[in-house]
Amino acid sequence: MTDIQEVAVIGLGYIGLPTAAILASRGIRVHGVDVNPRTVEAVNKGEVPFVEPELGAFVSDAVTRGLLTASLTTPAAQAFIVAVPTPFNDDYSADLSYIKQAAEGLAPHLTGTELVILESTSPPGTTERMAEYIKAARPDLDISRLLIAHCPERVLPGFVMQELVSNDRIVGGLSAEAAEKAKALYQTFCAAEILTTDAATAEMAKLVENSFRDVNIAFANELSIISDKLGINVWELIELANRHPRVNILQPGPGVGGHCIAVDPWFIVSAAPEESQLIRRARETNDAKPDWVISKVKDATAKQSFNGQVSLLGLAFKKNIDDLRESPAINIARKLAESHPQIQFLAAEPHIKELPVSLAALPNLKLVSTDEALQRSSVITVLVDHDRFRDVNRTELHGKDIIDTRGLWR
Ligand code: SAJ
Repeated sequence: MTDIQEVAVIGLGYIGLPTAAILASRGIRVHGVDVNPRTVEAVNKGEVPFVEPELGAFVSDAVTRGLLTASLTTPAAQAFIVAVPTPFNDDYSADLSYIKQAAEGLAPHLTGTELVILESTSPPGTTERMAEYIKAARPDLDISRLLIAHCPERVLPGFVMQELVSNDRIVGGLSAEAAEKAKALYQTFCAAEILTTDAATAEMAKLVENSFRDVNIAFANELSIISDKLGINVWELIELANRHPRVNILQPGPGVGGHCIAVDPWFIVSAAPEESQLIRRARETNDAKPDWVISKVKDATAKQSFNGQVSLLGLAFKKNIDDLRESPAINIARKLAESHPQIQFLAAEPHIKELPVSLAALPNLKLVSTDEALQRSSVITVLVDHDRFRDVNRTELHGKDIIDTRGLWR
């Protein structure tokens, strides 16, 4: 049982806002903090500024009940949860400036015994570093009594509200007492097991989970290139190999997108560059996949049958979502349109209404309906396996050149 009744959640993004809303649903008074005035305004109106199933109902209910409010500045609270971005710098080291800013924002309110939890995905040693930021901001305070812990999020975008409840969690404390106190807070909404450890192990566990996935996707992506060279259908190959009881190969694609799997392995590489050979190589393999797809499209447009129009099906970073962050499909669309001004590219993305800024200014790239893209183009490139594309009538594809990076129409 937790004795915490008031929590400040710093960063109201894809993780912070769901965490704030679910805590409020358990009767805890939550104050959300964000640097973006539009986010603060939306949350105070009970609205969610991005797409995440079920979250809207949680936020509007919490705001209506007076349990969730938001502002630009951090208030006093018994517990603070920091859920801000940790992007990487040009040299792939982590940019901790948002964490520093959050620590400096909460430090003035500390009386000495609060719980401070870092949720942001971070390189080993960051929780310790956050404690140092707090200490530097409050030299008058004895921070040895503060309870500081790391509790990395593990939820899958699109299933956040379910996975917050059903996923096991790891809590790493700078002290055992901090881990226990954080565990009790998360137990108010997490129905699964909460495992405690030290902060550095918890930080590393999160990075390792996403790196495991990255390395395995790289294996699948390499297989797809080898299979293409050998004239083998990689989807059938993987399906057959996976019938072995101890084999479970993931799916190839146009590259790895999103803001987690394509980022987190670099934090390990950056912490131990000499030792992280395989993890680095996997990152490079996945990052090189978009260029391979581009070369396939180029080959198809060099054929006599090419009618001057190429369709690009999907821009999101994975299926059935509207999230375009770090999407390999966006990268492919931009590079193709920039390097082939004479070709008309027709992008179909049923989850968005207008092209993102990075693509909007390209004169030879247009956002069209799926039907229009299929009808007009003689080269069809599948970049995302949205259900909408899976359902197309196969007769519409007759006689077209198809580059199916997701095995949608295998
Ligand atoms: N992908 C493939 N082939 C596959 C699986 C995925 O090409 O077989 C691609 C996807 O298309 C996408 C990228 O990888 O571009 C990442 O997608 P994902 O669904 O694997 O993962 P994310 O980035 O949405 O969420 C991950 C999850 N981590 C793990 O599964 C280990 C999630 O649980 C984490 O909470 C999240 O990262 C995070 O925030 O770190």
